[in-house]
Amino acid sequence: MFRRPMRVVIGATVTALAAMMTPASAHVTVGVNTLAVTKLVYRVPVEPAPATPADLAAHHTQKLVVDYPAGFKVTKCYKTTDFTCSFDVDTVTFTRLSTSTTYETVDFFTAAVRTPGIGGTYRTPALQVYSDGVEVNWKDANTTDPHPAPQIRVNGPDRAPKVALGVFKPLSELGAGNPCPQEVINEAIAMGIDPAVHCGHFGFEPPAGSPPAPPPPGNELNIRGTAKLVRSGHHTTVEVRVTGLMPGQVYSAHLHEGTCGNPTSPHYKNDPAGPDGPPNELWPSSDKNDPTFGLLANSTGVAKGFGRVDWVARPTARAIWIHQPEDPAAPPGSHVHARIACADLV
Ligand SMILES: [Cu+2]
Repeated sequence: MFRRPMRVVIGATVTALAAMMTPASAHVTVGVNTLAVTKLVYRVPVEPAPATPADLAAHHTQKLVVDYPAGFKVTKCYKTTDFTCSFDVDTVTFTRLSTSTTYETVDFFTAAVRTPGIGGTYRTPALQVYSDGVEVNWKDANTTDPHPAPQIRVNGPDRAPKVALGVFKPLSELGAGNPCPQEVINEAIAMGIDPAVHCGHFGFEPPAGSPPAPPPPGNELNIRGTAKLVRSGHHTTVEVRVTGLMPGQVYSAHLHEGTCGNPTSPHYKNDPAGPDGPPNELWPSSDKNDPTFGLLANSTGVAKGFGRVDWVARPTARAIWIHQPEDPAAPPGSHVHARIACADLV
């Protein structure tokens, strides 16, 4: 069904606007419903304000890249006279046309997104690139910071998409440079691992005050592929195709609670008090007669898996995680069965 998008202005990337309004109203867009298609308008100023047309010609907005957190799905971007645009599921890029000869002190960029099915206030960091190469990263957490990220508040009952798609990413891309969640720091402490190292494995920023994490080990598998979850009538199916695995190995994979941004999330359980494993959990499997078999990588490192259960997954089931094969030789207490890749279902 086509839903007419609402149009909301994100006063987001604008310190100038903040001077005229309270910071909260300048940077937070309120009242968008869960799983609603919404038009977001970004008002992007040139700073410092140019004094002359020549100043503006030398220092104007060349590009804007907006990133959306897990759960959002970009559905469209809108070209303007001066800018073309492109998008994928969680990123929109506006790029100035090389043929354009007019300059604006404020540009407006519009994208349509489908909001997540779970309410909350979401940050959507934006990178502004000027024509002279200056870059401004609008990604700060607080609206009082120098470069606050645009924020969108999503309200309403939790809702689940009927068909949710995802792409697998390797571990080091999942954190995307965001602050390391406290759960991950706690997990590191519980395992006796340096939190900076553990956060770094997932691509999170190191915890405040800790030294920068060492570069991740160079042996990470470049795991990619697609996932699809379908809720229909009285059941749920998952289907995955994964590339970049070690040929001949069997990996476990599960539907998990939460997003890939939470690498401590539990398996999704239909009956939260019920037993572990299928049929109370949903695991994609390469053996259709054995839902617990796991994903078998073929000689080129590709695995296909399928799973089906007779219940409908609640909206909180939002990620499929792939784990390292169990290593029987691993010393006790070591990081066995570690997570190695994940797909957010949106
Ligand atoms: Cu799992």
